[in-house]
Amino acid sequence: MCAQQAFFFLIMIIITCGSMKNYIDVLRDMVFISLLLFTISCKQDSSITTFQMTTDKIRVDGKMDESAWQNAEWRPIDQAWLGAGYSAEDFSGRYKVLWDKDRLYVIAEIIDDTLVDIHADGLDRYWDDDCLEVFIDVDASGGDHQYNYNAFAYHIALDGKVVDMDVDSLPHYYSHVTNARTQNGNMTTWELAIQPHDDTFVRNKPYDKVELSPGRNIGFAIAYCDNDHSKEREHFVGSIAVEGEDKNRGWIDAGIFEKVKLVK
Ligand SMILES: [Ca+2]
Ligand SMILES: [Ca+2]
Ligand SMILES: [Ca+2]
Ligand SMILES: [Ca+2]
Repeated sequence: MCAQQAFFFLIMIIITCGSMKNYIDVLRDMVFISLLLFTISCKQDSSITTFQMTTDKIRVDGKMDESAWQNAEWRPIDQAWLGAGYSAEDFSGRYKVLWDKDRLYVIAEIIDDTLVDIHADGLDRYWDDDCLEVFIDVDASGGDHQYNYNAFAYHIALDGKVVDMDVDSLPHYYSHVTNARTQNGNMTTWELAIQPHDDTFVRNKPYDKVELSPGRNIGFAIAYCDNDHSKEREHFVGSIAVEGEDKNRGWIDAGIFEKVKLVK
């Protein structure tokens, strides 16, 4: 779309210039405008986030022993979606993502001064316990996903249970995410393997699995619900900036996810 717009813009300029100037001037303008548009286009392309494919087998054990993790880029979890300011000891987070044709793999390093699991029932106010939340829209369609399978917001609890809302408007456990975590002082390392699912998925029905390949765009975000001592979570910190007053929209609106390209 960007290239089409640029081409149209260029033609309009040439037509306008051509009616006013001689041929050499028009040619000069064409070269200048082409270079300008090329520069803008390159800047836009280089700003697209990419996730690298892994040829290493990833063992989901909460340890970054696999060499593929060493080469993957850290990305910050630093956008406050809910809650006032917090210190680096209260919460800090960063993550890496890899993929192969069957799975998306996530490592998240979370520093949290107090780990709490207040609600024994994993389907009861799970967002008010410490949990990692991963948002995936496997075809980058955007749009509403609150009570459908257009996209998923997997809440991964300290005990490894994975929950999202379903078409019945109720939370359910999902088997799409294998996960493990290790603890080193205040730092938790989470490792996840996520089976991609698109909107053809229906719970308890046969399902054709989605295969990932280079060039696919997905919608992605990750966040952490931090509670330490309160009735409700104290902070909700995500990986992407959300425009507007209400920043807690990831569990409803896949349009706020970051568009990411899978690359080899
Ligand atoms: Ca591992
Ligand atoms: Ca905390
Ligand atoms: Ca979708
Ligand atoms: Ca906490």
